[in-house]
Amino acid sequence: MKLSRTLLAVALFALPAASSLAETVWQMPTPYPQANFHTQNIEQFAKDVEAATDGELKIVVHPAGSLIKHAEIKNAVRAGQVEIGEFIISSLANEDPIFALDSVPFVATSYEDAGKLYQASKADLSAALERQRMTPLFSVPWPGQGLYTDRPIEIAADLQGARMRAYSPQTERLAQLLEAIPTQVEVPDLAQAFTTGRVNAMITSTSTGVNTAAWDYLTNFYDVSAFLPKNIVVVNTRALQALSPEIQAAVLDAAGKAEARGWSMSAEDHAAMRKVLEEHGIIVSEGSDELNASLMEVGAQMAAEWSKEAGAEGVAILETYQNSK
Ligand code: PCA
Repeated sequence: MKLSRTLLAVALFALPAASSLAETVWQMPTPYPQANFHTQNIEQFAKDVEAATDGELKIVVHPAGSLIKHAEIKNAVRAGQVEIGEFIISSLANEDPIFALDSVPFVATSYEDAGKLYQASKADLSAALERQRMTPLFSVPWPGQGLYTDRPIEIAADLQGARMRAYSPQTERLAQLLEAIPTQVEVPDLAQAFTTGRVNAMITSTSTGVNTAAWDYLTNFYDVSAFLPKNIVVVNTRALQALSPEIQAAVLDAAGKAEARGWSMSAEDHAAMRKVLEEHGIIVSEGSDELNASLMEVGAQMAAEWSKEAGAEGVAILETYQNSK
C-alpha cells in the first residue's frame, strides 16, 4: 500500500515533464463523409486549434455520423455528451423558423446573397443556439441545391410521384409541393436508399452528388441553385468556458479562419464537382425555363409560409437582407 502510493506520487511528478500539462480532448461528431469539403475544413480547424494551443486542446473528429447520428448531434452537444459538433442548420427548422431561413428556395441563390442573408440572420441564429447553451463557432454553406433525377425532366410536373429524398423539413415541403413523395434519408444511407428503390430523385449539391456516386443511380442534374443551406459548428458553452481565456481565444480565432476558408472551399468544390459529375456521365444543365419558373412558384409559396410563421421578427430579418443587397 505504502509502496504503491509512493509510486503514484512519483508518477504524478513525472507526468508534467513527459507530456504537456492539462491536455483537454474534445470529441466532435460530424454528419458528412471524410471526403466532403465541410469535413476537410473541420479537420483543418482541429489541426489549427491543436497547433495554436501547443496540443493543450485536441479535437477528435468523427465524420459520417460514425460516433453520433446526424439527427442526434445537436442534442449530444447540448447535453454535454460531446463538447463540439456539426449539423445542418435547417435540420432544426421545426424548433424555430430562424433555422429554416437559409433553406427557403430562391431567397438567396448565390454565395454573395447567401453571405448577406447570413449576416442579416446571424444575431437571431446565435441567440437561438445560445438559449440552448451552445456557442456557434462557424457556419459554411453547401453549394446551391439542384435536382437529381433518374430520367430527363422538362417541367416540374415530371416530378409528380417521384420518390424524393429529403434531408430537412424544407426539402420535404418542397417535394410535397412538387407532388413528389418525400422520404428522409441521411447522406451515409443514400446509396442503399437508391439501390433498394426507396428513392429515385433528390435535391442536393454537386458535392453530395459526387460523395454518393450519384451516377450509379441517376442520370440528370439540374443546377437550379435553389438555395445554399449552411452547416454550423457549435460548442457546448460550458465546455468552452472551462478552457483558459488564451485557449478560448485560440478556438475562436481558428473558427473565424475556418468560416472564411469554408466559404471559398464551397464555391471551389461546386465548380470542381460539377465537372466530376459530367465526367461520370451525368447530364448537367440549368433546367428548362418552365422547370425553373415552377420551382420559383413553389419557392414563393414557401417564402410566404415562412414569413407567416416567423412573424414580425422574420420580416425584419428579410428587410435587413433585402436592404443589404
Ligand atoms: N448535402 C447535404 C445537405 C445539403 C447538401 O448539399 C445532404 O444532401 O444531406
